Amino acid sequence: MFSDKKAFQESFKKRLEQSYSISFQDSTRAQQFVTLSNMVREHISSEWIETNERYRKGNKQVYYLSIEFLLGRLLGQNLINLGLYETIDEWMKELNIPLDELEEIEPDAALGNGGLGRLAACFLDSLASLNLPGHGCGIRYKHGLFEQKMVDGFQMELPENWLSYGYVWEVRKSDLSVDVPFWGSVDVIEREEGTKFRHVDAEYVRAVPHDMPVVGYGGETINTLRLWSAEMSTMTPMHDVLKYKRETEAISEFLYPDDSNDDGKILRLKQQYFLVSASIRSILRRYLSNGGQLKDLHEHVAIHINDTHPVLAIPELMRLLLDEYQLSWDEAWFITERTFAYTNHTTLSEALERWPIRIFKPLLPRIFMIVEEINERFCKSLWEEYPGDWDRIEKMAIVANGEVRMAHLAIAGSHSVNGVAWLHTEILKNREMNDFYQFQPKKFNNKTNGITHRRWLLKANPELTALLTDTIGDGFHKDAAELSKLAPYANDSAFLEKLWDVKTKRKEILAKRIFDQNGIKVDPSSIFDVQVKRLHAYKRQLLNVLHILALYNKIKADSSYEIAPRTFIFGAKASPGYFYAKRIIKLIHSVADLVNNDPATKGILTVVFMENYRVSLAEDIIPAADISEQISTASKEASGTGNMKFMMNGAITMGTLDGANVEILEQTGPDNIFIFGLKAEEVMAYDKEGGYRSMDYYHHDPLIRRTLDQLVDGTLDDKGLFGIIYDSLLGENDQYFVLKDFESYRKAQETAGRIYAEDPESWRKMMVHNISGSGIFSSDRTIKEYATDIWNI
Ligand code: GPW
Repeated sequence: MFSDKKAFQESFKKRLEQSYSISFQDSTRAQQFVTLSNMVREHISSEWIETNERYRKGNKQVYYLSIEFLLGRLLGQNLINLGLYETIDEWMKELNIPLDELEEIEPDAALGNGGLGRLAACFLDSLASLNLPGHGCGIRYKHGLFEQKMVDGFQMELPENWLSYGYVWEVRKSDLSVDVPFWGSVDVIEREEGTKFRHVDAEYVRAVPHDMPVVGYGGETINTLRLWSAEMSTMTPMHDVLKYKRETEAISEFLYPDDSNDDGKILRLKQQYFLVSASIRSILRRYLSNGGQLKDLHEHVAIHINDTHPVLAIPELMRLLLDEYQLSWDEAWFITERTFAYTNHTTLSEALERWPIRIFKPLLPRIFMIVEEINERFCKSLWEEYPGDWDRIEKMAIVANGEVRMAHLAIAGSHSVNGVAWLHTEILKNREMNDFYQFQPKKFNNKTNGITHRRWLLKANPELTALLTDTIGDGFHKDAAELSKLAPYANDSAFLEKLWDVKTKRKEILAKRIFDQNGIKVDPSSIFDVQVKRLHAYKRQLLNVLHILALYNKIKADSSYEIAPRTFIFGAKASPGYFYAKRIIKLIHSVADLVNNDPATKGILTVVFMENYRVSLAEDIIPAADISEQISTASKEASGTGNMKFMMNGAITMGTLDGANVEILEQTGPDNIFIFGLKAEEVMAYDKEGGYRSMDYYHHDPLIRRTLDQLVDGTLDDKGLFGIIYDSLLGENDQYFVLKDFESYRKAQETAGRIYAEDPESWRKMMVHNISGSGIFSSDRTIKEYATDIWNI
């Protein structure tokens, strides 16, 4: 049907009319979207079956367990991966239906907060595109990440509702449901063969799988993302049915909106166990029904845990092997440790999960017993290595001080522990997890993050893709490493001209969207300086906004101060309970009001905050950026992945030597990036030994002083809204070194502005070197490394 235009168009019209009992002429864009998407889903069904048949024949399967998958929209991406986008675009046009308008109808699947969830989505795309047998396991949250609505510069959160019109990409599989036990107690039964454990009086929650196809590039492989939804089970006798229904369904009701923050709520622990219990049992069921033997599970199945959120998969597999399949502890542990691998995504202590025993034990009594046993045996092996070294053993224990330390459990139960960028892994090995590294150095390895170039270049930026294809051929569509072929074109002035035209075109598109959404006219010839990511103190949106305020002050003080016109673009959601982050958002708006409306800076400085930042908005913002703000306090950002998306789209990084910025610098060379600020070593030395006094910078730098004073002197508001920010910088000694890095940042920004305005040729060359050096940051490269080094597939 997708090979014959007439047949396709006829079938499209007929299906539309039959599903909605409406004439084709009267159908809405939403109805057209659903009809086309259903046709695409049916089109891939035979390949999906095919893929599963192929996998049944015994090759090793990988399961990627993640509490978040930030997928975004799928119609356009699926068409691209099937090689059908241009064809369908044309055929729909003949029916007077613009494909891009249909794409706009699709809600983002926002089952994730930020980098961690988006990484999982990029990995799924790469696994399928490399024809690797890798599947996602996650939760089908009824409401994904909240919608952000700005009211007078304050963030309001509205519930998100991606399922409200029915979701076209999922297939519900009720017959594959699994019942997950909570609460109750453990019966210990002494038998001749040994002690048996039985979880009794449990309350069950039914996990119902919803499968989504993951379409690989080229269309040969369709992998599966299995999302579990929580429903009432028929195994629980109903006393108070309404209460039971409410508590059960709550498990998959909401995605927790905290990013890089450990929120120890009992519902969150329920979500975690719900995900892993359902996933592990469905993995085992499939393995055994294909004739697999438990004793060599680890040779046929690899299970990856995305941060510690799914770490209970480790005791859950132990429980199944021990209690349901009667393996001995040693046999079970041998298999488990070889099956699991763990990725760490942060060293921030506030993000390291720890569960109080008082919560953990009653909710998951049998799992807790197993965790205690793992802990005892782990501590014993430490004792053998470090006899008498109680301090060390206490520090490394899995259960201690009334808490379960999830990262320690993950390390003990996995054969591989990896960080997400070179610098991050070094910090793990040499500092945060040094004890574990000394004990088991071979477990530790680095896997620098990546992004799928199919979404972040081919899909998001068709204009650049077309130019690159004309210039270096289409090899990079499949193999992003071929982007390096672009390097020689840095000296081709005709190419530089065309590259500039593409960037300008994308800036015009974004300018229109900004006008439509914010009512602000921005000049596409100004520098588009962009910071889009979750709002967090360590990411230092504050440094950016203080710099804008300082520029404003400079211009006000000296009307002859020359500066290239700039448009500062922000997008960021703050966790609803993160008061400080929300206040920074308000500050950005207040500075925008001041700067955008003062005749002295009008047309020179423009500040835009784009509401409700999400994957589909990123696809419009990133291709339009000139400067990519990656300005976290060095050592705090594990990797960053936005940095890679901007680079691939020809933006120049303004960044600290943090996370993957270090490796971006390696690719571009020092002349094609703006690096500033403290190094990770320096920050860590201050963190440990002290010696930084933010007040000194306030006293000795008049620009800083003037700018900080404006936070509290009524320039920006008369209600004292920003006192909390002023205090964080001066009263609390500026934990994130904003003032320390300020002058260095200001200078780097000045250099960037000067090159852009005075030496456009150099700027364009820098763009080329960024694009041509970005191939290594395709998640295809990352996934190949996981496949060879960790999963052994
Ligand atoms: F705290 N990351 C994230 F490590 O987006 F769990 N959410 C999170 O909850 C955590 C990490 C966690 C991010 C990192 O901050 C970012 O640096 C990294 O690029 C990304 O995960 C993917 O590895």
